[in-house]
Amino acid sequence: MNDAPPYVPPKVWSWQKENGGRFANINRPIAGPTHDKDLPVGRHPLQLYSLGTPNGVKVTVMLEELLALGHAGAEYDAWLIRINEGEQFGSGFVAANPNSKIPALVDRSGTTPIRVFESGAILLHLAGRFGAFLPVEGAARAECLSWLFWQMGSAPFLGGGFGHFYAYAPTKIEYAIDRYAMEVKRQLDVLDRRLAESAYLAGDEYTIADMAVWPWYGTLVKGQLYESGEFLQVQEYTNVLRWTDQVAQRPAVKRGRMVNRTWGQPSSQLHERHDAGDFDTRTQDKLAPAP
Ligand SMILES: N[C@@H](CCC(=O)N[C@@H](CS)C(=O)NCC(=O)O)C(=O)O
Repeated sequence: MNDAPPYVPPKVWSWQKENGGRFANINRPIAGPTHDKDLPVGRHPLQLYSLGTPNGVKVTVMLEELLALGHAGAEYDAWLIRINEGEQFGSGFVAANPNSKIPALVDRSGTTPIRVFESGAILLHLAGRFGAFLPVEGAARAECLSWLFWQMGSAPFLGGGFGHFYAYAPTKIEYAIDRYAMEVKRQLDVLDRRLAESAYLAGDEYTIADMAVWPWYGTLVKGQLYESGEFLQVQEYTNVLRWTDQVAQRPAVKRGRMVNRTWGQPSSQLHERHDAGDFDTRTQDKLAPAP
């Protein structure tokens, strides 16, 4: 029985650090850097600063797909940004992404470095630069862009809404969990109906739309996000499951999901990627433990 009086918002909101739940140590109501720290720069044209969360995986999958197609200009260094330790608030990272969230890309292929932030913008930047995974015109292009932006607009309800209140909030609030469970099931049904019509989201071809949606909704439908598989009855979405398994078979996807990953099986974690050979030699199971 909870006898706490109902919450009445005060006239003016104030920052109560201890009320922030699981991410209280990194959440702040202000932007900008908290400390001076330059970003490292490697030898490749593309410098990625990221972590192997669904938003990070979108980009490492795209880079591995481009390399698999033979685009040597897509060689990249992937540097680890530990968001739980506040590394997204270092001055160098904030210069690359004023929004202080992974992923951030600095494209050093030309004479002046170009910063790109927001995973959808990074996918579009790379697709444009290499002329790949984005249909060039017509209905297929419109469909690809529509599903890409669908993901950018929808996933915050899945992660920041459902995931936050179902898995992370310090108290379980029925109203909030109900609201976001309903929305996430609706989103899964949207995807399921689309994937009943076509092999991939934009049509017959695998595109950046699939790369954006798969890390979030593929993980969700396999019951691997927020331990919510049974709660959401994810097995009902058979077309999403078919597509999820198909995408997971791609060698570039298998590599991309390992990059900047700091949890799970040691053999699945490649904390930093600076060379194609790193997948064979530098996963956590192969590195000697620190002395
Ligand atoms: N819309 C952004 C979302 C990026 C995002 O939310 N990144 C999270 C990790 S998945 C992050 O860096 N959080 C750190 C923080 O909020 O301080 C994108 O797609 O790039």
